Amino acid sequence: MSKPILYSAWTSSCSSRVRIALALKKIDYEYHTVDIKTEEEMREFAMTNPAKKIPILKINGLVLTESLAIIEYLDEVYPDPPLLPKDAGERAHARAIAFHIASNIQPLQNKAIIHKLNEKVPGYGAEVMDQRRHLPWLRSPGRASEDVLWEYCVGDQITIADLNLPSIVYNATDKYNVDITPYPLICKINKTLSEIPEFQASEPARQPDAPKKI
Ligand SMILES: N[C@@H](CCC(=O)N[C@@H](CS)C(=O)NCC(=O)O)C(=O)O
Repeated sequence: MSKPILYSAWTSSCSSRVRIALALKKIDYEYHTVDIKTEEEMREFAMTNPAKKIPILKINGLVLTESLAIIEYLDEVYPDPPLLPKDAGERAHARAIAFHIASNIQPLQNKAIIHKLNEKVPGYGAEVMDQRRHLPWLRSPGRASEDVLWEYCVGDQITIADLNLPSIVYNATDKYNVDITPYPLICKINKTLSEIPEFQASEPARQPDAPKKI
């Protein structure tokens, strides 16, 4: 069976979730940078994923899309280490944090969407990027994320929830200049994760397509 191929980009938060899962599960893969410059490349890319989004993982003869679906596939086929808690309640909780970040926070930080909305409603993009509007997105609807995160996001085991946290903190702080100090628990867990080699290897600056430091 050929090596899995991950279609990724160094800045892509959705791809970084999958990079962490592959690293934790010690799956060797080829990194394929998606850099659409020509019509032909765009057509080829659209054939691989009609949604024209990354990540895409080619593995075991399959073409997988949607970061959380990819992570769950990897967890089923390569169960060690598990990324979902054994307890059904904790499992629902880990998924809730992951879904919240992937469905409610990341889409609103997606530059392509911001630019599109900006074309229709002038000034919308700037308004969305305003940090006052980003801060509530670091919280869960109804319940503050701060209340529900423990040692890791859920209990004392790395779960699918943790795979989603670093990139959203990176987006908030590095891309949108959000001050996250009012969220000490998120800061603490993010620091814990940043010291784990598999999380470090998946950081944007360490990807092969990241700009080289001079
Ligand atoms: N829900 C999808 C979102 C994928 C997504 O938005 N990917 C971004 C990069 S993080 C992308 O491909 N953006 C290009 C675009 O929107 O044109 C997932 O979790 O995989």
